[in-house]
Amino acid sequence: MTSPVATLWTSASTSGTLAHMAVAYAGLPVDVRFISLRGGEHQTPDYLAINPKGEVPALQLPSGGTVTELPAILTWVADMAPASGLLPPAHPQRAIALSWLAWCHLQMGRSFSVAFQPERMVDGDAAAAAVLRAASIKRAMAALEFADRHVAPDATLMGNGRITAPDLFLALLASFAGYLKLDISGLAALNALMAKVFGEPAIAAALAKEQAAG
Ligand SMILES: N[C@@H](CCC(=O)N[C@@H](CS)C(=O)NCC(=O)O)C(=O)O
Repeated sequence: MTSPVATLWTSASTSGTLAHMAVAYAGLPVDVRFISLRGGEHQTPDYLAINPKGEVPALQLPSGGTVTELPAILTWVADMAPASGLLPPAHPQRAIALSWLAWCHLQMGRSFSVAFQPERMVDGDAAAAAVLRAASIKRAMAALEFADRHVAPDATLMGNGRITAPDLFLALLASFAGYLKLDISGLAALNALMAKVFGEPAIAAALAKEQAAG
């Protein structure tokens, strides 16, 4: 690799996968380092010095500083690789693409993440966690149905003939459906978007690396 423009700290098959997909699709020379959440590596002093939030993904810049939060990381990737088309260069298209990124991020935090780990929200109360999990799964499905209705005929959210960062985010959220046992087989437009995103050779290669790492 030519000298890396950043180090991406992530963990295989997590929301960090989205950052990995984006740097791979953009063809950016980023050093991708996997840490184990299960092994508690996100809580070590060394990692907390990089990202005090104790979360992945985190993008450590050689000039100093760390970028966290997926919409910010995706914006950085898009701006570092404008030819990738990951974000439209001009408004209003750019603002609309950013709206989709913000929406996907909100859905991830309030529905998908809660569905995966409801007990964290209710201090381990098993009965409350079961109720919360069921409600979050319903909201996750409603979000995917909403997105399905907004996929353009070219199987992208922006409909500009290019894959953009919101497509990567939505494809990742949709890929969580399997883990949550959601049946999305009837969401044809969403499935077409997933096929388009996951059919990209650079993205398929990044996912294969995640499998090997994880
Ligand atoms: N707000 C963060 C959230 C990322 C996130 O939820 N990361 C999870 C993995 S999917 C994490 O690092 N969790 C740490 C933990 O489980 O303690 C972002 O958008 O990047």
